[in-house]
Amino acid sequence: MNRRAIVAANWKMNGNSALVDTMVSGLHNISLSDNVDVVICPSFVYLSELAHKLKENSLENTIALGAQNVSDKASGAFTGEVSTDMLQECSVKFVIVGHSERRELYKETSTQVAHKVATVLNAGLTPILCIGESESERATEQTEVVLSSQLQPVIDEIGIEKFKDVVIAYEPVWAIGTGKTASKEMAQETHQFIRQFLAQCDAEIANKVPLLYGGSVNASNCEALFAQADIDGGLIGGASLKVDEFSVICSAA
Ligand code: G2H
Repeated sequence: MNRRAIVAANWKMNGNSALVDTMVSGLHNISLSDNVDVVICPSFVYLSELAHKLKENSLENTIALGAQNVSDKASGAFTGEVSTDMLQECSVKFVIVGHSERRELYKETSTQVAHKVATVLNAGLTPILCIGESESERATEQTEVVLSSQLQPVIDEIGIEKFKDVVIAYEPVWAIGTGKTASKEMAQETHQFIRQFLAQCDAEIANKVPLLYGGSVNASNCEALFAQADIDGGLIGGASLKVDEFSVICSAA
């Protein structure tokens, strides 16, 4: 099965206008395989600026824009929230949903995450649905139970057919920003579990869903991870803030 590969940069609450400039000029001559999509997800504040600079440098068809979060409401009195309409006005195509930092620090539940996935899809955008287990859950062999409990509410909310338009990022929480990466074997085994879990509902759809690995991906480990049968790219945090390293990761996909 030839799935498209995706490398998505998650800047988290990092970066500024200078990084927008550095990234756009640094990625100007990036060499990418034909089947690779590159996505950059800066803070909301820099979306318009990045969209403008990508266009100015004729990169708007090479690099897509993503957001790190979205509201599941359309509009109204929701101070501090951002809607899918607003993201579309900024040329956003992808939205990260349910990142472990949102689940842990802002108490987003899997039910809320499922509503957000539905909202993003209804707007014609592509959700990057993040799932992953904590260190203690891995240690107590709860990984598959946890991943199932994060996926099932989304399947219940949108139905398996709509997963053809969903990207899943598996990010073991213990590997996020810690420098500890899952071994390529462990990552592959877990990605295979995720695909098999979806295949219980629909094997054809399961085969089409891009599964990204996230958690301390860097220029040294990306090639081995991306070579795994069920790993279709990565969601990159810290290493996506360094243009040279991010270029290497994009070229490895
Ligand atoms: C995991 C990842 C990006 P990092 O959160 O989503 O961050 O690569 O810094 O571990």
